[in-house]
Amino acid sequence: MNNQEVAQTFSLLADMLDIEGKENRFAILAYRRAAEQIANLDRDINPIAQAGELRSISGIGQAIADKITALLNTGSFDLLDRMKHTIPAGVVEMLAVPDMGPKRVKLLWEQAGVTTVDELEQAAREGKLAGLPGIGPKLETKISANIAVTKKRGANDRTPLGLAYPLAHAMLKRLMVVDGVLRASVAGSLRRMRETIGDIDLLVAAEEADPVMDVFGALPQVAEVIARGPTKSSVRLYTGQQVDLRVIQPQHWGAALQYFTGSKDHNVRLREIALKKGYSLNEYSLTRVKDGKDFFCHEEREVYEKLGLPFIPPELREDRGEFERDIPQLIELADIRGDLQMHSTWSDGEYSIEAMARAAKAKGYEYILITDHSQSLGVTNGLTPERLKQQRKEIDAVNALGLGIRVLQGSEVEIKADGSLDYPDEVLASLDIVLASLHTSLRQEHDKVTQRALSAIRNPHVDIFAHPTGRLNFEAGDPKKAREGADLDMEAIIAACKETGTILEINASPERLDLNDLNARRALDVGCTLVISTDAHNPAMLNNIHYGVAMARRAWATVDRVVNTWPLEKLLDYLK
Ligand code: DGT
Ligand code: CA
Ligand code: CA
Ligand code: ZN
Repeated sequence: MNNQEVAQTFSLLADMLDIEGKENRFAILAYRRAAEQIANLDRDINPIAQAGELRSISGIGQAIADKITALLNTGSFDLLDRMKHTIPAGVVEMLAVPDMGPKRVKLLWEQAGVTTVDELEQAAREGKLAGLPGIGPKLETKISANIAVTKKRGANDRTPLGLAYPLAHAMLKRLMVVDGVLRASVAGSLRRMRETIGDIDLLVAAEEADPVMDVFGALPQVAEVIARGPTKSSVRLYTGQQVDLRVIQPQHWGAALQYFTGSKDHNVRLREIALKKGYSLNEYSLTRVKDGKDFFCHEEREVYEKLGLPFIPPELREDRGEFERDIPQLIELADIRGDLQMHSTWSDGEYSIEAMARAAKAKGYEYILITDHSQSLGVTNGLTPERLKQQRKEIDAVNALGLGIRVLQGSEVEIKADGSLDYPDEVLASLDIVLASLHTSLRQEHDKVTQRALSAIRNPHVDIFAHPTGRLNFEAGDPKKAREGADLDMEAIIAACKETGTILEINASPERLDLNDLNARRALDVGCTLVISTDAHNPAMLNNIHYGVAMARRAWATVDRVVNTWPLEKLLDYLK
């Protein structure tokens, strides 16, 4: 069994237990965490199990380690067998349809005898669902539509950036230290930091390709070598992705990195420009057409220089105006001064406020905003107004420690289904900065969910509209599971943010990347301000900030428009 199969087994187990509804939710969460760890593991789990070292994987305790061992040795374990006998496979597959949570799936199975997605589709079409507890004709119609969307999504096998990025960089690190390797970089859509990645492209400069190809094919992440040639090899990883490696001669580096970074559309335009200037451009060099003289580019920027162009950062290479417009000084990681969304143990975060503050200080930040969830989000242990007051005391105490970082009190306030906020105005007024966001009833119809968001944006206490669409690119525990965002009228949202001065968040959590690059660019074009926040639930997650900076760069963002690049005083002034 490979890693993906083991991960999927534990994800399936958690789903089955959820539907059964008897197991305690922390136990189920533990199975999901284990699935997530295994799915993202960059080594084969089999030798780890054989060496008896499963518990070295974070999130895997003795009980789960025993189950994994049994699974690898015998293909199953007791609890899994029991659950498979209890719940038909098709019932579990219904969970992938939006609006079908474990309780509803159980109800449809037990009370309407629906055991597969196809049967669900048929029952919805024939009007057999409406009338069951909690299901009306509207929901029935929506379920039909959801099934169509789910089926379409199955055909899309691009990998979210947040899953591909760490894999690519881990592999690159190993290739960089191979004898004879002079340069190494990611290329393709990953270097451009697109939100999804078709395949991972790596580029290495070395006089001799063979030793590099040997190491590449034997990397621990590699499940299978698909093709091996003198300059290009392709492999498939345990995590499912294809990786292409090109090994090129050192003198070709600049031209090759430019070529293999793409995008294709950008390169087509660049070659046209080259031809007009009397050069042909390929992955080796620029060649002067009139006399065939080759110009090798040691650095990538020389390709652009030679053609009389400014350097175009990889994030902008999509033929979306980079040849027509001036290239601005894009925001950089080093410009970030603070993080304005994170959670602590007061709600669903894993670390104390002090621990988060120390971690942020270690990153060189000047300020952070603690944004624990509001009261109605019960599953996250959201704060009542009373607990908010107690939390303020703790924040004051942390500030009194003199850590050299200012801790502000905020909240990620739930926008309830009717558009009202989860705290009364006087509670909102007591907070330093207020985030509003959608987590529940995301499947409301277009007008309703848009109005709901607009009423929050128009509340004068709301400073930031956080992870606006609420989409999930993948889910903890199951990289294949995603959730579409709310059906918002983004143009209306952006216009209202501009009008009210509400800041739009680029949520840097790789599960979200929300706003994405296109929406963020639209917001900037209209004149909105942005914030880039990690939504960290532990200190390590603060490091996700670079994904948000990448989205902002792809949106052509400059520091004057991103509030958490500003000194705190300027930020607080702006919010007044
Ligand atoms: P992806 O993998 O679908 O996320 O997108 P890319 O951009 O990584 O595309 P990929 O992997 O097919 O190729 C990597 C880069 O190599 C691409 O961005 C530009 C360059 N490239 C590859 N094949 C061609 C080609 O046939 N024509 C041109 N102009 N460039 C190519
Ligand atoms: Ca690619
Ligand atoms: Ca490729
Ligand atoms: Zn959130």
